[in-house]
Amino acid sequence: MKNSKLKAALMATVVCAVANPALADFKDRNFRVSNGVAEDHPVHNGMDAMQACLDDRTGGKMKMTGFWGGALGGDLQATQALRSGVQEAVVTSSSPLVGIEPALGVFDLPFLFRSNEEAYAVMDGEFGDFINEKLEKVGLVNLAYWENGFRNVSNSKRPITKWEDFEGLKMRVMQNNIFLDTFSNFEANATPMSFGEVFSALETKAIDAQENPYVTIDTSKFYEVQSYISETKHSYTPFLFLFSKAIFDTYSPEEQAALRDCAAVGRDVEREVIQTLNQESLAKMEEEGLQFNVVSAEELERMLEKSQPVYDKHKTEIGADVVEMVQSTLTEMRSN
Ligand code: TF8
Repeated sequence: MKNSKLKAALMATVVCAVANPALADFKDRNFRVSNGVAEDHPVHNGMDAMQACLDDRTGGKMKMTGFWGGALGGDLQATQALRSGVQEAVVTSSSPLVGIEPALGVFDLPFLFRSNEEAYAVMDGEFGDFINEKLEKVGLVNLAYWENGFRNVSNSKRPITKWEDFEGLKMRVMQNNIFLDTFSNFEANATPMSFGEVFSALETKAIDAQENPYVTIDTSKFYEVQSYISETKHSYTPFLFLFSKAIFDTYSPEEQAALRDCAAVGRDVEREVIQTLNQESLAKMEEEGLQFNVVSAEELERMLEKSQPVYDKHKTEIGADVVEMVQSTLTEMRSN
C-alpha cells in the first residue's frame, strides 16, 4: 500500500517533468553565435526562430547573441575557438573545416547533389548522423545542418558558359583542396583565401572571380565589384550549426535537447527563406547590371565528367567508406 502510493507519487513527478520540464533543468545562459555572413542573411531569420523556440522551452532562460560578418573571426578560426572551449557556437560552411575532419570533404565533391531535396534527405538522415559522430570526436557538436546552398560563379572578366571559360581566371576558392583542384582542373588560376578577404580582393582586382550561393553573393555585396554571374550549381555547401563539445557537455540533458530541437526549427525556417530569396537576389544583381548566364544541362554533365579525377584524387583522404556511403544513399534515392 505504502509502496504503491510512493510509486504513484513518483509517477506523477515523472509525468510532470516530461510534460513541463522543471525550470531547474535550465540555467540562465547567453551564448555567442559566430557568423561569417552579413546580418541580413537568412541565417538571421533562422536564429530568430531558434530563439523563439528556446524561449518557449526554457522559460526565457537560454539566450543567444549573433555576431555577424566574421566579427568573432572567420569560419575556421571561430571553429577552433569552439574546440578549445573558449567560444560556444558558430554557423560555418563545412568546407574550410576539412583540415579538422577530412570526411567533411564529401560535401565539396563537384556536382554531388542534384537538388536541395536530395541534399536535405542526405544531411537530415543517417548519413548526416554518421558525419556528426565524426565531428563529436574532434570536439564539435553539430546541432543541425543549415544551408549555405548551391554555389554559382561570379567574375569581372567574361561570361562563363562552359568549363573552358575558366581558363586563366584568377579565382578565389575556399581554403579547401577539393575546390582548389576542381577549378585548377578547369584551368583557372585558383587561390585559396578566407571569406573575409574576398570583397577587397575582388575590388582591387587581385582576383577576377569567386563562387558562392546567390544569397551570400548578394548579402556580402560581391555583386558591386563583379560583372558576370553564371548558374553552375557546381556544389552544395551546408552550414553546420556547431556547438563547442567542451561547453555542451556541461549543459543538462534538457538543455542539450532544447538546443538540438530548436536548431532544427531554425534550420527549417532558414532553408525556406533562402529558397524564397534566391531568385530575388539574382534579380536584384541583374538589375544592378550583372550579366546572367545559364549553363546548359549538357555542359554541366560535361563539367561533371571532366571533374572525375577530382573524385579519384580525394576519395582516400575523405574516406572511401564515406564517399561510397553517400553515393549509395544517392543511388538508392534516385532509383525510387
Ligand atoms: C565561403 C563560404 C561563406 C560562408 C560564410 C561567410 O565562400 O561559402 O559563404 O562560410 O561563413 O567562404
